[in-house]
Amino acid sequence: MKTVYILNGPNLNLLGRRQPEIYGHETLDDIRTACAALGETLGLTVELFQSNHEGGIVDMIHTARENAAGIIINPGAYTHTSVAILDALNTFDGPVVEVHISNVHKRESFRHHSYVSLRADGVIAGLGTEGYQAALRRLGTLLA
Ligand code: DHK
Repeated sequence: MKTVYILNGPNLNLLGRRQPEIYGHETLDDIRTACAALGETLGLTVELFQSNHEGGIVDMIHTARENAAGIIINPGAYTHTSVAILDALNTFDGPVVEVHISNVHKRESFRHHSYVSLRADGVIAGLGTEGYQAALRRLGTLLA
């Protein structure tokens, strides 16, 4: 079975408790459970990680180079600031799908730009936590 990494950036450990009017009530564990179940139907093993640190996310992308066929990434606020995460993703050969729970384009203008989009094969925003499952379905297609 191919492995997909789901990488999450800062503050997403608080999902479900953090601004639920924007990010919803589901937790990262709920996403892990839903994506693991969907992954089984797609023939994909899913591993979900979260870090509040830019370098931690870079390290996880480096690990993905050896261990993952595809990456789903929600870099949180680093989406809008991190050349280091973009550079790390550019070292990864497989497909990358960028996910934002909220519709970043409907929010403050500083959320409209994404460094990660310069690398991502697909971008999902505003589908709530269902966006992770949509991203996984897309990777299922791309990795078939
Ligand atoms: C999550 C965050 O933490 C924000 O910094 C981004 C993103 C949006 C989301 O919608 O999942 O701007």
